[in-house]
Amino acid sequence: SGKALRVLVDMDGVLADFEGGFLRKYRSRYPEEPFITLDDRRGFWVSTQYGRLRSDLCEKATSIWESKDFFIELDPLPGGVEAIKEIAKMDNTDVFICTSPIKHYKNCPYEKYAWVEKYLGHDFLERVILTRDKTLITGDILIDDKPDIIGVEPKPTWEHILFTACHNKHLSISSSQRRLLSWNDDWRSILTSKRQ
Ligand code: BVP
Repeated sequence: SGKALRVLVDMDGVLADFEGGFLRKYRSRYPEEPFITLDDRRGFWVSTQYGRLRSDLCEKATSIWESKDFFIELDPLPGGVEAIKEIAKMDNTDVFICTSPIKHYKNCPYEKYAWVEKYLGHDFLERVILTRDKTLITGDILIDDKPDIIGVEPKPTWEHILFTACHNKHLSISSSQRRLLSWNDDWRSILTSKRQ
């Protein structure tokens, strides 16, 4: 009962395997260069950690996700497509994919729409929000693997649910923040807890 629950779901690292896709293509393109295993990933920005490994590796890393077909060829993360389809079918619930495109815009925005159409269907394109500032988007929850989601709005309407990823799994969470460990975790209870 009451107003529909509005659920915002991030794409990279939540629905699509950005980290796995990056590492596979980086190793294939730069087989002689050092790399960071997913187990050793720390910090949201892949480019920053590669730049610390060796300064020229920052731009080599960046070249991977700026390449054509990087975003469309990302594999779905386990259970994500099934879960968001189920959320979309729930009564009194509105779900949106809320994702930040890279500023190298030649391929990324197109391929994000193409990925959604491929895995979720044409009608789901209605549910895509591309924004570089998620604090402007109103919702009840935002499921996102980025630990710090900031923008011009100091008091976003949503509760950020931190989706566990290789780069954030070691972070300690403030007592008020909640995690979703994976799509096998109890996302239904999180939704239920936000309903009036
Ligand atoms: O489009 C994605 C990948 C890109 O930033 C966007 C994050 O979007 P959200 O998951 O927050 O919606 N991206 C870019 C870099 C470096 C750029 Br230089 C990076 O290291 N990691 C990353 O995800």
